[in-house]
Amino acid sequence: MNLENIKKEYENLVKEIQDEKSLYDLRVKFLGKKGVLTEIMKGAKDLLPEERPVFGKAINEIKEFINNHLEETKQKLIDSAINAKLASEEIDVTLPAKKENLGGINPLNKVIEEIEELFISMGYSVAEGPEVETDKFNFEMLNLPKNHPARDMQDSFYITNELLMRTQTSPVQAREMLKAEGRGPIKIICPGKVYRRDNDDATHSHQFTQIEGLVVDKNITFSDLKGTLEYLIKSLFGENKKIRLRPSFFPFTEPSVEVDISWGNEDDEENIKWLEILGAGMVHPNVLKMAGFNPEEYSGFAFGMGPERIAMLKYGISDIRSFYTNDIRFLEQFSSDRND
Ligand code: 2NL
Repeated sequence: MNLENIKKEYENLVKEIQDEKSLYDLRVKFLGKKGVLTEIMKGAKDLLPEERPVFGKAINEIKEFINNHLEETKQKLIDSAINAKLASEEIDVTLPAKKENLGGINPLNKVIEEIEELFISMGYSVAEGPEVETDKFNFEMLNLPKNHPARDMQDSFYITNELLMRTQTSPVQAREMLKAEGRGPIKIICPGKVYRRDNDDATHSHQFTQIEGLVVDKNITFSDLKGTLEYLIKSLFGENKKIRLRPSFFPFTEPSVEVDISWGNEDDEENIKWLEILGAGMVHPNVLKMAGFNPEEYSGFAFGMGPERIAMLKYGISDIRSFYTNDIRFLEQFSSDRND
């Protein structure tokens, strides 16, 4: 076989190689100890001495060619094996992610937490108390003696003659005042569930939440109350909001006010609308006295609001029952994790 044919044969065979093992066998066939080229080299001894270097050189060239080509081919096989593996394991990172159903915070709790944070930042503490209350703490301590028209049996859930579901969170404040044993300052807010006998509809619920606030100290004035409420409402609804105080009546405060928030276009003074948003006043001297504070020495302000009403105004919710029924389609609208 002449050298040209050897090269051609190698080239034909190498074309068919698909894996490293067959490539190795091919190397043995051509370059091995008993390989084609070794055999041919043996024929050099039959040549004339002057022909031998030319023959040797030609064989070395072909050996080198085959050797280099085998190396290149091996590298190509390795590369294409890696590429095939990568292609089979390819991940399309641009595919949309699988949507997980994440919970959101109920907008009512969101508003309660926002109000809590606001008052905590002003140095208030959050106080809590029992939902089943005694007549004494729910009414009497708040200047609502027996037979007072505001404590109509028809309006409350009574458990016994003396026990009822609290109708407001004020009893928590009465308890906190007693604990303070006549010494101020007291700066608390009391969020929690309250109960009234009512037929549920879009604006009424037999169970709802209330946040009341109480400050008792020396020299607390009505302007402290007004400044606090203004700050609260601007923080919740925006700096452009105005508040309006109207004289009102609560048995536990004197004077008492109802507080309205401006609604609509605040720049159009003529046509501003007002919505009632909370009630407040200076703590009634009787309430201070019953809770162990000397009304000559101490004064205080208090306020009460319904977080449901605030959340309804803030988020444009029209039915109070939405807060309690936990319909996922409602709750999802307030989930901060929404990305659609
Ligand atoms: C409302 C507004 C209010 C209070 C609650 C209160 C509590 C104590 C003493 C005095 Cl311990 N006041 N709370 C004051 C004013 C208003 O709630 O619309 N309530 C029916």
